Amino acid sequence: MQQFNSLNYFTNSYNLRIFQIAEERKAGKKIVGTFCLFVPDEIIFAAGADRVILCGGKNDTVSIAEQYLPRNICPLVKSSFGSIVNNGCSGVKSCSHFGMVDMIVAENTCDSKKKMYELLGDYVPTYVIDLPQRPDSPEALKYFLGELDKFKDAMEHLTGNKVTVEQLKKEVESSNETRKLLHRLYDLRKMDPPSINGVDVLKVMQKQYFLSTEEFKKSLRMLIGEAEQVKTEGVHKPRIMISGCPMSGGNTKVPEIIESKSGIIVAEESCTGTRSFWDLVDESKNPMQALAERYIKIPCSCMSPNDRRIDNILKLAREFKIDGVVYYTLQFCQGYNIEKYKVQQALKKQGIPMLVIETDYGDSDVEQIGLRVDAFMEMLS
Ligand code: BJ8
Repeated sequence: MQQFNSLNYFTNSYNLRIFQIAEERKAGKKIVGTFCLFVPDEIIFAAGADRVILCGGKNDTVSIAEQYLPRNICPLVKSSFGSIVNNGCSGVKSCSHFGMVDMIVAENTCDSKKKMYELLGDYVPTYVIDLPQRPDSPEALKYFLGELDKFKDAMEHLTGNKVTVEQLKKEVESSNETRKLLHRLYDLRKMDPPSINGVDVLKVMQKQYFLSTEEFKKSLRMLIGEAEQVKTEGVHKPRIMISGCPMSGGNTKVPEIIESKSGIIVAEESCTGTRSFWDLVDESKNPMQALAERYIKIPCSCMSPNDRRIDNILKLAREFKIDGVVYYTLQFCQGYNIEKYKVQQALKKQGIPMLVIETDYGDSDVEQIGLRVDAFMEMLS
C-alpha cells in the first residue's frame, strides 16, 4: 500500500498543536475541551474560542482511574478520567491536555460519561448540554434548539464575545468544507482496492477534533491530492466496515489486526468515521435551527429508537461494497453492545456477515482477536 508524505504533515501538525494552544491562551483566547460529536464546534468557534478533544484512547491511565472508579465501565471513560487525576499534561502518563482547557463542554449521552462529567466539575468548570434522546419527536428538536441557545450564551459569557448570525454562518460554511473534504477522501476508499488503508485514515480521523480546523483542512487537501494520484491495482482483499464505538487517539488495535491479516478497512460507521461528517449543516436556514437539526440526528446508541443507525449501516455497506462488518464494542459499553443484535439481524437479511469484537485498550487479547479475524477473513475470501 502507498506511503503518503502528507501523513507526516498530520503528525507534525499534531505535535505543534499543543504549543499553538499554549500561545492562544497566552493571547487571551479561551480553550474548550469536548468529548463528543453532539457538541457543535461551530458555536465554540463563532464565540472566538478554540476547542480540543479530550477522549482518552490509551491504556496507561486506565489503572489510575480504576483506583477511583468502578472497573466495569468503558475504557474510554477510564482512560480519559485517569489522565485528569494524573494531572493532565503535567503527569507522566498519556496526556489529554486537560491542563490547557478553560471549560469542558459535555453532553448527556451514556451513563458513564454523564457520571464522569459530574466528577470533572471538581477539576475544570464543566458545562453540560442536555441532549434529548428521542430524536424524531418535534418536542425534542425544539428542546435541543433551546439547549443550543443556552450553550451559545455560555460561550458568550466565557469569551466575552457576541455570537452573531454572520459569524455562525461563516463557521457552518467552514465546517461543511471539512465535511466535503472528508467525503472526497472516503470516495477514494470506494475503489477496489482503495488507494489508502484503514489504519492511515483512522489516524487522520483521530486528529479531526484535535487540530485546528484550518490545519486539518490543509493536511486533508494534501492527503487527498496524493491519494488521487495513486493508480490502484492488485488483488481483491475482503472489504471491511467497522461499526460501533469510537476509537480515540492512541487506539488502533483492532484495525491494525484486521489489516495485518488479509482484510482492508474501507469505511467506519463510528464517531471516528462517517458519523462525524456524513451529514452537512443546511446553509440555507437560520444557522442555530440548522445546527440543531443536523446534530440531533447523529445516530449514537444513546438515542432511542435508533433505526437511523441501522439504515445508515445498510446504506454504507452498499455504497462501499462491503464484504463483511466487524462490529466493535468497548467493554462495558452497554448501548453499542445491546444494539449489535439489531445490526446483526439487519445485515443477515442482506447476506452480509458480521464478526463481533468486544475489547479494551490492553494487549492481552491481541492474539485471540487475531485468530478470530483470520477465520472471518478466510470465510469472506
Ligand atoms: S456521539 S458514540 S462520541 S457519546 S464507548 S463513553 S458511548 S460507554 S463515546 Fe460517544 Fe458522543 Fe455517542 Fe459518539 Fe459511553 Fe460507550 Fe464508553 Fe462511548
